[in-house]
Amino acid sequence: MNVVYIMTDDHSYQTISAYGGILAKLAPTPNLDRLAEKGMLFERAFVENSLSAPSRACLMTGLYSHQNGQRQLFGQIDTTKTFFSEILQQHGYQTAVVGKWHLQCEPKGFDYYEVLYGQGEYYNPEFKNKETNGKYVRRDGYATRLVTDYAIDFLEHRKSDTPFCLLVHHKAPHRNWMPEPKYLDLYEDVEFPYPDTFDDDYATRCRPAYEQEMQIDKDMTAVYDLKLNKLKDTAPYSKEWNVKGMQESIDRMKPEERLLWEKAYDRRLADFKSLQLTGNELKKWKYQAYMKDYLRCIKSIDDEVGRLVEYLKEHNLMENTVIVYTSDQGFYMGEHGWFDKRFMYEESLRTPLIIYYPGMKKGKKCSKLVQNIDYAPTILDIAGIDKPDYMSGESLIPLLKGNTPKNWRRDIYYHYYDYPAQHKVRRHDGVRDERYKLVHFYDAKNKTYDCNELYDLLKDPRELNNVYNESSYKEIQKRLQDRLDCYRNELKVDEH
Ligand code: SGN
Ligand code: CA
Repeated sequence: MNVVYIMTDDHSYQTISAYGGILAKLAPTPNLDRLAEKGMLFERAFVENSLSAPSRACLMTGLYSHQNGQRQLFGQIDTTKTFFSEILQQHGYQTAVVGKWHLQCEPKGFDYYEVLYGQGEYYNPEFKNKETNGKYVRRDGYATRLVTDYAIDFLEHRKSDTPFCLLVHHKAPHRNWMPEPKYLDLYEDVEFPYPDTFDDDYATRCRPAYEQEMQIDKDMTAVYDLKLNKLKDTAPYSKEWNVKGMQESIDRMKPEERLLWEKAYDRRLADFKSLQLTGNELKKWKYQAYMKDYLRCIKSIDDEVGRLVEYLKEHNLMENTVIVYTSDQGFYMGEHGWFDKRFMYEESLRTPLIIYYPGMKKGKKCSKLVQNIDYAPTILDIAGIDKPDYMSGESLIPLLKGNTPKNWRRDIYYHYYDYPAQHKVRRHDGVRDERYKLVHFYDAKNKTYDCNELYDLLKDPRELNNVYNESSYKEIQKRLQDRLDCYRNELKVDEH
């Protein structure tokens, strides 16, 4: 059995039409939906630490962040840990990774790689491979297409007598959401609906929800995020923190790409200038601009997933290839007034997960609790390899085959460490079961931030009503606190 594991960067389940929701009809994803029709759609797939490098470290090792060393965006994965790719190689698999790698080590356990520099660029990005001697080389094209090209290139040149595992890690739709030239006008006349919690006032919440810096109205920048590039020399916009970054992204475009880009965003600039909006109307305008660019990036992702699956079909690989589609974490599409991720609230804790397994019953949905530490054991299981004892995750194969093990986990553990850092989301850990969620915000150095939140997701799926210390939840709170303490003890968590 082969594996094609596709992972995008920051793709929210809210923007995959197979998951339904308020955007499904306006911005459909037909190729991802077709994959879900053939396979299994996981409705409760979570990450352990909602950030790129930590999530990738969970994938490679099957371990929680404090076990694999990659707790924050920067910092170093513990390279003495075995990557599942190394185990596959030892068992005769051909292994490959293309696209965003984002770990501070060489891709370990791969026969072939073609990886982006850092977070990667959307236009004409730099990649390195085994032949470039550690140097990154600029390539012509748009990231989402190039990553798919390299995936297909690996498939074309692989040995046909041994199985393969191919990781396809897209850069899109990561900030700052730069669409492909052909989609710069897509959705131009659509007004996207607003999520119910768009104007959340964070009442009942601990301080971190008030103090983050990921608000569409306050933290989205005009030049870098909204692409009103021609404001870059005008006060107050010239003081925005990433004016230079945007200019560099534009400077790397080819003349014809730049022309199309400027045409599209000149139109947006004219609109912005003529409307002179303020307050809530301006916040809504920013949301529309954000959604258009993000969903344009998704359109390219959907096309390119379609192209890769088509290749597998044409080459008779659908009978012996498992296809996974997921993201490194979820993302806020205006819920709570936010973009970005990091918090343990649903939109960033949850990640899309679709798995096609040859011969399985079509179009099934799974509501069991699964987590990104499960991918390494799952892929090893597909290859017929037993899970090594040290791995914390569990294989999802029994769920795919419709036989849920009796002792399947009833809750998951989450831990976010990246503070102080961009977006100012405080450190927190917590536990979530099928109905309730307990979150504990803390300060690693002093105790000024100790604060808890408890949500009843059945009664309050949007997490607006923190019921921590409410008398009617006393028993539940105790049960969740016990579970959280149990995770911390068993997993030897060293800060919380
Ligand atoms: C960049 C982004 C942030 C984002 C982090 C982490 N800023 O620093 O908005 O939260 O990546 O994202 S940017 O101006 O450089 O775009 S992650 O997906 O890699 O974890
Ligand atoms: Ca990410």
